[in-house]
Amino acid sequence: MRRALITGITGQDGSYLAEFLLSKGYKVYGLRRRTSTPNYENLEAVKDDIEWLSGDLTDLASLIGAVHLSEPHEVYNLAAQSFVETSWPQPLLTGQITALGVTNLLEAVRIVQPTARFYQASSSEMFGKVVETPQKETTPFYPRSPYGASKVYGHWITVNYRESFDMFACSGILFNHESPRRGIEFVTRKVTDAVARIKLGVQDKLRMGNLEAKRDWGFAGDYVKAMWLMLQQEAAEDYVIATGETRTVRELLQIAFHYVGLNYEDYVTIDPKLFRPAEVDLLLGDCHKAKTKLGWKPEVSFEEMIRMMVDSDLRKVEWEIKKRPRPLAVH
Ligand code: NDP
Ligand code: GDR
Repeated sequence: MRRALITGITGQDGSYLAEFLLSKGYKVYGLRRRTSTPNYENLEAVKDDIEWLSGDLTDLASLIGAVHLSEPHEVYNLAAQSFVETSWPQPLLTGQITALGVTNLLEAVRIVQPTARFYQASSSEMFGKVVETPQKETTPFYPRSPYGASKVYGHWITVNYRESFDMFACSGILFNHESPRRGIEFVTRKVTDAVARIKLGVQDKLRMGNLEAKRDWGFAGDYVKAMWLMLQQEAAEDYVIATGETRTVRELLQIAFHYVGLNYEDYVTIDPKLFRPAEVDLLLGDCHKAKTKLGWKPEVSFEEMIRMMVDSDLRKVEWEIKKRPRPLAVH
């Protein structure tokens, strides 16, 4: 039975990857940091099938322990401080987790289980300021945030361990990917959640930042399959994973509000505080290499994905409204 160790398993991608690997017959080990309240929300369906390990990407001892206990054939490093906006007020923590955390995990693998295949969650945020479009594996990096800079470090240290120690270590340079499990602070989910609340009468306005930023948005369920495919190849290489289409945040608003019969212009206000100190204006990926070498392609369209997210948020908000306690009777 093949064994996989996943960091960041409680997040969006970790949960889809865990389900995918379980469906392929893997024994899945999930590294989870200690929290005061449980956060298995994304893993409700499979949490009892996962072998849980306690650890933190900033704690090398815990990672050595996790690799030792799981003896993995494959290691997927998905853990990160992954919210770009938070990386400005918390640049050091972001660097410790998202940059140096990668070295910690690579070291644990190198020391304990050097034959394990290693996947690093690299990001299109590494491209940052537009140097060329579409962006591909050879496009130079120009990160625009402490998060982007940390991911560039994580990317190159993965390349370095591959070249220095002959480890099977590779990076997927994934463009934005979303789903009903997306964290609520990211723009797609913030919008679909607000659309549901406005439609159901429990919210009346939505404050937004830069509506002209362009992103290449895909579906997370499709993207985790590419991670697995990368580790099944003969040689470790890096791959761009994207849809090859780009949209503005404004188009996202139009599509999501229109789906429930509303016009976004009646509800959206612009809040200058939500603009970033430095913006990534345009992301558009070229995944030709993944298509030809991995046989991978995106399956779910942007419109389908937004509809899926709005439907899911409508169900969640309806449920919240139903279970809201009735106000106490005043005597
Ligand atoms: P999420 O924010 O949903 O999940 C992040 C995960 O990392 C959570 O499980 C979180 O645990 C865990 N984590 C955070 N800090 C630590 C730590 N110090 N030690 C151990 N675990 C930690 O991210 P996504 O699923 O969206 O993304 C997965 C990876 O892919 C991330 O590395 C992200 O940067 C990268 N990426 C994502 C893209 C996207 O569009 N989604 C695109 C390109 C790259 P907890 O639940 O306890 O907070
Ligand atoms: P991003 O995702 O920074 O691309 O990083 P996010 O959804 O946060 O922002 C996308 C774009 O939308 C603009 N925007 C807003 N963003 C948020 N969050 N909230 C708003 O109100 C808002 N208004 C406009 C932003 O300025 C930005 O241009 C995601 C993360 O998953 C990273 O971990 C991952 O590496 C990259 O995608 C690829």
